Formats: sequence, structure tokens, C-alpha cells
Amino acid sequence: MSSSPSLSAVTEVNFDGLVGPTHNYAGLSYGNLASMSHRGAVSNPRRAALQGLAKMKTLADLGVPQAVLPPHDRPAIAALRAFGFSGKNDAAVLAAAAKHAPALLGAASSASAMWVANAATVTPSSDAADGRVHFTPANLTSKLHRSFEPAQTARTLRAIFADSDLFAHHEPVPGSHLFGDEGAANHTRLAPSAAHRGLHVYVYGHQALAHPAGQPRLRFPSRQAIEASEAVARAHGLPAAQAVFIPQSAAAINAGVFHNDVIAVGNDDVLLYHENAYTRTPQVIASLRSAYAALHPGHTLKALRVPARRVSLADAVRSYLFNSQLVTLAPGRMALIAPADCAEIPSVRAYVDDLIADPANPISEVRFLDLRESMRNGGGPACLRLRVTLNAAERASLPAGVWINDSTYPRLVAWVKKHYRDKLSPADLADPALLAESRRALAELTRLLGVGDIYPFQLA
Ligand code: SUG
Repeated sequence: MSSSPSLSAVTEVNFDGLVGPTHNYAGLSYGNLASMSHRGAVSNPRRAALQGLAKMKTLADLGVPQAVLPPHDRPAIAALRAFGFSGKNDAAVLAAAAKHAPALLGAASSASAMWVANAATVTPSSDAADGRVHFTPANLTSKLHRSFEPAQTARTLRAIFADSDLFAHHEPVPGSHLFGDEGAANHTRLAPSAAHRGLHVYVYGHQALAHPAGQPRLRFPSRQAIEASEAVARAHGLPAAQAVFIPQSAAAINAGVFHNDVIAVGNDDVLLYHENAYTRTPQVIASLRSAYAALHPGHTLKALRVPARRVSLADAVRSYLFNSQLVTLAPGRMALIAPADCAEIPSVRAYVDDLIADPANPISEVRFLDLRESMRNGGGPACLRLRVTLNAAERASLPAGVWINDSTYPRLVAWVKKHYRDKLSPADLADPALLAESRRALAELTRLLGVGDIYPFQLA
């Protein structure tokens, strides 16, 4: 396909979740080893938000279009009210929950909405039957604290992607926790470039409607049902030839791979994957190659296998190598945006050095970024971003304030420094001042970003 001006104007935009003021370590995610092992540690929300913003600026400076998604309001008073807590005002609801159900308050206070790879699944307009960009917020039913996110995610996405001629917004996939959907973290789009039609790869952990005897034997929960992924592809009007559904391996889930983006990363025509990522990985990769070749005759998928003898599953999870972002700098030239932890684990460092030096793949440079505040909760570079492929008209319709550039970046840094604490322990979540501070911060942020009135709270 030759690139006409309208096609070359199609680009992938990374929308990163801005870390919220209540970022803390509550040990809420069973099966996510980092979250489990940091339970009760003292966090630094200010540093977390600044680390996230620094990543956004690094990407923007590399010429990769970068935008931001605002945090959710936490503690989630509406969720506490739904659990029966009441009082004359929100501070009273908070006090009652802190006294009678501190664990529930912990879940209602998580800043987990920062990991926007789990916010939604997105289909670009070039792939959808009706020519609009489609969004389905993830239902996140597998974890209580994350199940509070979809309502705000829907409000935020509708406010930013507001033009209904260009954008279509769906309801989250319904059903119980059996039909878990964790969004783009279990989805990758492969294509010769952003402008080409994409092969959408959906990775699932279980089939909810299969007989219990047919379920994988798991130590940790599977968070994605194939039925949920199929529902999203169907609702978005994706042609059958452009959708592939592949099973995660039980070994990976049991090693702490709670999302596919902890064990594989795709970008354009490259898929970097661990050999133990899938059930029968060689057959899975062969099926991807043939679906890709059928969609794009004359093109080949560059599937880069990382052998377990180079990087063990345990080192993959510890380093979050596969949670790196792979970004296109120029046609045929990509950078790996990796967590700093990858540089410190010898097997992973050696593998990355070889990957960059190998002229047979387009990955020619690596940036190691310090995202330790988020990493301690199991959130690396790729968890923090939602990829939205947009053409020029779609980009032009967005509020200007959501883009990260030389004028918005310093404003957001100043905003974080003004509002965020540099220390937070789980006990601090009961502090009514934290609720008030967070709401003041978010109210100001909506003005900075120009996204309108997206939050349900009233300032006291
Ligand atoms: O859902 N951690 C998140 C991390 C999400 C990572 N996202 C991707 N892989 N795309 C989760 O497990 C921990 C919160 C706590 O324990 O306080 C948490 O929710």
C-alpha cells in the first residue's frame, strides 16, 4: 500500500494515565507479585506522578504523539455509599468506612486507574465497519478495587473523544467476574504501519462458558475471558479476518503474568514475545503469521521469540521486560522504552543489548526509565498507556489541553508539586484532608486539560 497524505496522517497516540494523589500500596491484586509483596509499604504519590509525567515527556520528545488521561476521584465515596455507608457528608462516609471496613476503604482508595492499558479496548476507524474509532471500557470485574473504574473511564473517554461522528462508545462487557475484560493489556494490533488495516490479537486466560473440567489449572486467577474479547471485537465491527483469539499459558499466569502485556509487546509489524507466553506457543505464532500474511500479502510479521534459556519467566516478571513500550521513531526504526529494572537484572540486560545490536530487527535503541513507584504495584511503562490510533481529523477534535508538549508538561509538573503528598501509608487513606486535597487537585486539573465536568463530586 503506498502512503497517501491522508494515510500517513494516521498515527498511534499514547494516552498515559496520570497517577492520582492517593497512589498507595494496599496489596490488592492477588496474582500480581509486585502488588502482593509491597502491601503496606509507604508510597510517594508525588514522585509516582512525576515519574509518569517524565515518561510522557520522553516519548513526546522522541516525536511519538503523547496525551494524558486524568486520574479518578479517590477515595471513591460513591462506592462506599453503595456498600451501605452513609453520613451527613462525604467525610462522615469516609470515617464510617475507615472504622468498620478498612479493607473496603483500601479498595475504594486505589489509584489503579493510572494503568490505562486496562481502561478500554480501542479499534481505530480504519478497522471498524462504520469508520469510527470504537471504545469499550474494560469491566475490570476480576478485582474489587478495579471494578470501581469503568463508570469514570466511560465519562472521561466520552468527554475527550466527544464527536459522535468520529467516535463510538460502548458499554463495558456485562456479566459476572467470569466474563472479565481487562482491556488493551490483553490486546495488540499488528500491521505494517499505523495506517494499514490491523490484525487484532486478543489474548485470554479462560473460556467462561466451558465446562469446569475444561478450565486451566491455575494458581492465580485468569482475568480475561475469551467471551469478553469476542464481544468487544463484535461490537466494534471488526471483520473476522482481522481478529485472532489466543490463549495465555497457565505457566505464565502461575508465574505472575496477570495480563498479556507482562509477557509480550507488539508494535506495527513486530511482536516481541516470550516462548512460554501462550498455550502451544509455536502453533499460536504460526497462526498469527498466516493471518497476518493473508491480510497483507507480501508482508511478513516479525515475531521475535525470547527463549526461556535467555530470560526465565521469573526474570520476565521481575524485570517487566515485556511491559516495555515499543515505539516507532521512523519507518523501520523502533525504540524500546523499558523499566529501569531491566538494566539491573543481568539476564535481561544481556538480552536487551543483543536485541538492540541485532540488525535483523527494527529495534535500534533502548531507554531505561525509572517508574519504580508504579512498578511496585505491578505497573510498568506499557501498563501506563492506552494506545489510540487516530487520523488527523480525529486528533484535531481532541481538547488541546490533553496533549503533552513543552507548554502543558511544566504546567502539569507544577500542578503535581502543588497538590500531591510525598508520603502515603494505608492508614492515611482515612484522613478526610486527603479526600479534600484530591478533589481540589482534580477540579483544577479538569480546567488545565479542558475536559469539562467529568467528576461526579461537588467541592465542599
Ligand atoms: O491490576 N495493580 C494493577 C497493575 C496493572 C498493570 N497493568 C497492566 N499490566 N496492563 C493490577 O493488578 C495494585 C494496587 C495495590 O495493590 O494497591 C494494582 O491494582
